[in-house]
Amino acid sequence: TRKETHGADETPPTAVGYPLAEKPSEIAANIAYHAHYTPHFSPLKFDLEQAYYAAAESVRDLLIQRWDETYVHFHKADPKQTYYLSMEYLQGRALTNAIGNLDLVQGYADALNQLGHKLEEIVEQEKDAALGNGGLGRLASCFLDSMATLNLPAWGYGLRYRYGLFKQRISKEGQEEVAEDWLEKFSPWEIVRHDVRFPVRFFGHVEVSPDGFRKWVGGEVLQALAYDVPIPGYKTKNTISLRLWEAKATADDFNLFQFNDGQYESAAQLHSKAQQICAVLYPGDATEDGKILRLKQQFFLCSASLQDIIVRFKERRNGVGALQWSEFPSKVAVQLNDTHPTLAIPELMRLLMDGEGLGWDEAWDVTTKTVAYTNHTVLPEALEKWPKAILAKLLPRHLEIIEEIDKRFMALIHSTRTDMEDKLSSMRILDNSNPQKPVIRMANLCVVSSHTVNGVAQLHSDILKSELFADYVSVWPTKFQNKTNGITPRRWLRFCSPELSNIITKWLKTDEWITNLDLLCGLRQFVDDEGLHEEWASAKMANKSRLAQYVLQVTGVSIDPNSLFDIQVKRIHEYKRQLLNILGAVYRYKKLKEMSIEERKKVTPRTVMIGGKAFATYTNAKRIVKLVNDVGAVVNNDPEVSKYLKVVFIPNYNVSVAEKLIPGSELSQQTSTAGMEASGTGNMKFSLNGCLIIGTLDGANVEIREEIGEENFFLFGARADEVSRLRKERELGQFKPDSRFEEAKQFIRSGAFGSYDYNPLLDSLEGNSGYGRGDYFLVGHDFPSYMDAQAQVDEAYKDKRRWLKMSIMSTAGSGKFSSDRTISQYAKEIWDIKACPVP
Ligand code: 4GP
Repeated sequence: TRKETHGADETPPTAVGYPLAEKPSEIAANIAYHAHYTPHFSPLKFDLEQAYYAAAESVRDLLIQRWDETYVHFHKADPKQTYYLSMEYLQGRALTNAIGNLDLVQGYADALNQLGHKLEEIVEQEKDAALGNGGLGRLASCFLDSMATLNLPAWGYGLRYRYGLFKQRISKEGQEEVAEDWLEKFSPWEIVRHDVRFPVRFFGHVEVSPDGFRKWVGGEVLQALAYDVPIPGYKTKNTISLRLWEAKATADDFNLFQFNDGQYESAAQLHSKAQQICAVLYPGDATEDGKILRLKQQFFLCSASLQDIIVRFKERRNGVGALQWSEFPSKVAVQLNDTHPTLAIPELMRLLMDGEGLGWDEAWDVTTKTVAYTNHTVLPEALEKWPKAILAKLLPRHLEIIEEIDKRFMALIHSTRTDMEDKLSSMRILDNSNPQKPVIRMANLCVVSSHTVNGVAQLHSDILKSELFADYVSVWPTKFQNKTNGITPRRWLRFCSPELSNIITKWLKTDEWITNLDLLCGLRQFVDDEGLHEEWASAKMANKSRLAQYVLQVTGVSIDPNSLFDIQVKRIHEYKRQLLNILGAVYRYKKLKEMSIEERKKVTPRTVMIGGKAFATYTNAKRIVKLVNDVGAVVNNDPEVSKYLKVVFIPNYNVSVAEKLIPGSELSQQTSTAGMEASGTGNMKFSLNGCLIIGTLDGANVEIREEIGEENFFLFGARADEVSRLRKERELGQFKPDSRFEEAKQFIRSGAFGSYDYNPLLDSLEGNSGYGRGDYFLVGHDFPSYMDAQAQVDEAYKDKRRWLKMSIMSTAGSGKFSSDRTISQYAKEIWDIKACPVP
């Protein structure tokens, strides 16, 4: 265990040259200081890279100072605090965001100028911290920004992966994955806390003492070491922490004797095991070893975080009378970001019972009042199930606890809800349907043990209540809530599109929209104003030109900023239906080829951009990436049509690429099969930036359309409540494909885009006979309405005035989708925490 740093009466002595650098000359001096005295490279150089690190370290000084003040303040005020447990954080770059939140952008631009550098070039030196996969991880990062900005006593816990999400390279074969080494040099944004270190055990066995006391012993014990990434709020002193754990072995674990005997590997066995834990995000889990490693990662996060939380609870209670564990839930809220940190439940039970001596009922009461769970997907393959046999080996005491929770849950149903007994086999935590291979259902464990369960958009939360968790709703009707996702308006508008932000501030006569996004609706009164139209169009054009430059730089394809910029960026997944997009583009290309020169001139020129990473083992997703690239290679080099259509695959999509794409977008494709995208948050980013959406009634699209008005949304496709009927009809062979759909597929099959065999991909869109796999995602069903909606887009774009109005209405209607709103609702309706601003 450790001592709380900077406890009330342990404030460190005032530092000489206390880093209050906020004027350009002081900032420049501080940057110069770091260039000289925290050198990371050979001296006598101050190139772009060194300037970036020195600038970042000077910002870090300011963050550390604020972080310390926040910490001391929370310690004294002792409010209830939220801990957000997540296996993923997609932080992206930190520099622009930090100086933006500190209101020092101009100061840094001037200071760097004085030192012979340009801020725009310096920020490009930073590598993205990509400790996440997609929506769930980026949501966690937006939430941290809002928690800090709202002065909430809250912080995040995660893992410090050595390699984050892979870097995507595009070659002739399609996507290639390369390890992304964000720590290759070092990250200036983290602060190692050598005094914050906890033991975490794996394997071993349970020992029972004569008085029945159970204790987990033996096995291997690693150390969790804390790294804090300070998270500044916007224009507030409050700076919270993203605490990332790294796994370590100690010197005692190093067998010097064996090493000197030449047994190098076995001498450092535990060190190499420690390295594996934080090596990569989501290591493959097809093998048993892979499964064990994943579970080790999850448990490592949960155990270290809970030990840390308990130490803090005890220390803050110190001197306030006897320790009352029943007070724990009034001081601590733990939010589980999906099921990945589910092991926090049995671990908290274990720490309370075996460590603190509480009885089952008392420990259960504390745990269930502390923990809440957010579900982010209804896709069956994403609902985690772990073999009981692996848990028995890796976490024997936790398996006992899980089995006890399961037993007590069954007893509850038997004694209070005999009408539900026939549902028990699917509601139970333990799935015994294959007695040879019983598994633990993590989502069920979360639902049974959490005080609150939430979905991430209204439609998704409704589906959770009516389908996935319907049986539990009848047992606990008030446990289920909705918290529609949100995005931070700082990163996703203020900082990524300063041009548009300035216009908004000018017309609203205030910049308060940055922390009160609902104020954007004030733009509606100017929606017909020519003056606003002109400024809006010129900001959009500036962003499009910048984007065109970027596209040229990373793909070599030159795109015309006067064409319609149509973008789809997100993870590549069949349910998100990038395939629908590319089939539409193929059809468009074919028609353009068939047109006369005169006819072509009437066509709305388009640039279709698609980007995203496919999971390394997801074959069809990788085929889609390849198809987009192959189509682009043909279309972009066809002199007859390339004036009217370009198809570009944007490589290595990540947060910083998103910050370049979204401000320059005009049409965003949100095309998931209805009912399958829990929320989506990209849709919110695009809409906030005045980009129109062509989309289905899925996830948060539904609410976006409500907010911005249906006349400003290009809707297509089946509704969620039609999907299962349509699938059945498809199975029964009652589906009549649209001729355009057949034509597009046939064109690809004919080899128009090269010799790669796309038949297996296209066969997935056919009926159940032959090679067909039934078009589960209903691409065929939705294709005609998609094409019709695209025709409406083309028409609308021809009318510049109408398009501008729709664009302004999109931004004006996006106020609801601020993560400040989402987090305020979590704070009030789930966590019961209040703002605790540093004076
Ligand atoms: C994602 C959902 O797919 C997306 O709809 C949602 O917006 C996002 O979570 C945040 O709630 N899920 C994941 C995942 O990223 O790994 O399950």
